[in-house]
Amino acid sequence: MLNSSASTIEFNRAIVRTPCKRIVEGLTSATMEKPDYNKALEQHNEYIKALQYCGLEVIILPADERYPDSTFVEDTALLTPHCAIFTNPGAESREGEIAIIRETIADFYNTIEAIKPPGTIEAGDIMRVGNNFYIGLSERTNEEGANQMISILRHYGMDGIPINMNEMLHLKTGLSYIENNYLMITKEFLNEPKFKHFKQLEVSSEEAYAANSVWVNNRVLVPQGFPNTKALIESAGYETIAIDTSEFRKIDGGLSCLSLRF
Ligand code: CIR
Repeated sequence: MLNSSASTIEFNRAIVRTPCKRIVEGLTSATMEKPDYNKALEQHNEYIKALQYCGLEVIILPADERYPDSTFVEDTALLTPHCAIFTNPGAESREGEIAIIRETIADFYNTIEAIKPPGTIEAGDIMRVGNNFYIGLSERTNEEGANQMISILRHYGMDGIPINMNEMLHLKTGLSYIENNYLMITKEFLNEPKFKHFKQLEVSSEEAYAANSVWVNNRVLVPQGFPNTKALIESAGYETIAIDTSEFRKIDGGLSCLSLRF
């Protein structure tokens, strides 16, 4: 195991939202089989248990049938050690998800900022590395949104770095920072000079979905069914916890999207 003192972040809590029945109508980039609602609930429960096993208090918000994608709470806010920043989702059907998480975040943060139109940003496009936040310019996150985010971060002594991208839904669809300078990385980003200084753990194209893994207090949650990526993470010295996310994957969701960790 790695020495936990080498890590800069430690999470105490996570916010999650129970999937709603309309998860079957969640946005998806491909025509795939629809998620099975009951199976999604079971998988969500396992995810909660894994976060608890990693020492987190998990705040479980109720399902909200108005928003099919509302279980993907990660996209609604960026939670930093200095402030919380509400995003402004680029997907129209997801805009209302900010209002339904506002109070919960206000319970934990006194300092709250927000991205305003015409800026759009979804926090699945934001990867934290200490006080620096890499921001993917995706179909959901525009330059105006990224610039607003960077100004806010700078105001609180942090910084943001924009990253061009074309192939993925969100930046963290194809990248995960798992602390101790380890970056899980997929093909699209291999030649990105801004990532050269990391110890890169290259995730193969066959297992690209598993590039969205989540470091939680020196353990790493990894989607079930990607043995090479799991072994790669373990070779970096981490204990892994495999979680079945098959139903979320059908609507482009991964492990990180399912929680806000802080
Ligand atoms: C969407 O397209 O917005 C959802 N179906 C999936 C969101 C996944 N979120 C994430 O990667 N952070």
